[in-house]
Amino acid sequence: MTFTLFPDTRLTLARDALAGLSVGDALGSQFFVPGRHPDDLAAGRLPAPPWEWTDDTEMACSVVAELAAAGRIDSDRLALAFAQRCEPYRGYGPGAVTVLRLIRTGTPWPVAAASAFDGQGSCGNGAAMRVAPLGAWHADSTRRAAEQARDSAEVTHAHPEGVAGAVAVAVAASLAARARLDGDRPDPARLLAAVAAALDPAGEVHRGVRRAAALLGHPAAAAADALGNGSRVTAQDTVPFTLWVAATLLHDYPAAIRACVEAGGDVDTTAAIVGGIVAAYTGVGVPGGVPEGWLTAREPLPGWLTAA
Ligand code: F2R
Ligand code: MG
Repeated sequence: MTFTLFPDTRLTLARDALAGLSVGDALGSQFFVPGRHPDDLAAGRLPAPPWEWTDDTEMACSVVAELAAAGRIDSDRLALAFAQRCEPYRGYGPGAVTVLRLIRTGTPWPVAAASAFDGQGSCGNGAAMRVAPLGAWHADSTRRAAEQARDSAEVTHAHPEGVAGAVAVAVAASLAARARLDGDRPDPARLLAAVAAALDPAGEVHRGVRRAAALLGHPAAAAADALGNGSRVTAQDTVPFTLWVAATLLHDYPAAIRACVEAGGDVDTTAAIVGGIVAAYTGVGVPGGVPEGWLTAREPLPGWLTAA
């Protein structure tokens, strides 16, 4: 069934996904601080604010700014926005730092992205970590979410697995936002099957999503052991587990973020991906949604985004 999605609704969905992404990123990154333990979160002992966000949020803000300004992703504009706004101390991956420096100094993005990792292109999880708000914006079309996710990914990630990670997350966020509009929570297996259907069946991310579906109902620790927790910082090692968490805990933002923290690995990024998808469904400041207190503890989003 097709329906009209008004620009204000798209923006609300994308902003809620960004709130969930940025809080997940900022809270997740607190668990790299020595002395911090996941049990603290489970016991309700939160780190002292402010929780500073990282590259995940900085790049996601550029994605949302482009959508708000133009209604779509234009790859040339997005590449320039990523490059110009990059604050390297935010914890960017090494490949991303190099690609963005090349773009900033005049190399066309297709050349810069293709040069990463000895010409293989990056399969890092960076294209997936920033894309959930784009998926939420396209709550009316998983096909459009997948197309635009590809456009947003390719400017930095030329490797097919890096792009597939972004497509998978965007399709999941699109389905989550659609489910919110419909008031009908999707069955976890159906959600993962729909994501897998959007991916190249020969790819590793596709294989991981199918394995995630087979692990539904198992403990989170077993899912992380089998699927990876992002410790390799690649899309293949990150996206399948995040989709397992999002599908399993789509109704409960705090529990979904706790599952990422307890799994360890690349926690800021697993929590950013999961937080973006889950908040597209739950919203903010409602039962099961992004807690207001967590949003307040997160460092404010960049001034250039809030001004726009
Ligand atoms: N940099 C990090 N996390 C490490 C530090 C964690 C923590 N703060 C700590 O103190 O311990 N996080 C940020 O990087 C990830 C996003 O990365 P992106 O944008 O994809 O960058 P890059 O460098 O292109 O890829 C990341 C790594 O993936 C591996 N990789 C990529 N392509 C590869 C290829 N073709 N062959 C082999 N390996 C490849 C490399 O290890 C890259 O370094 C997010 O987690 C973000 O938060
Ligand atoms: Mg980060």
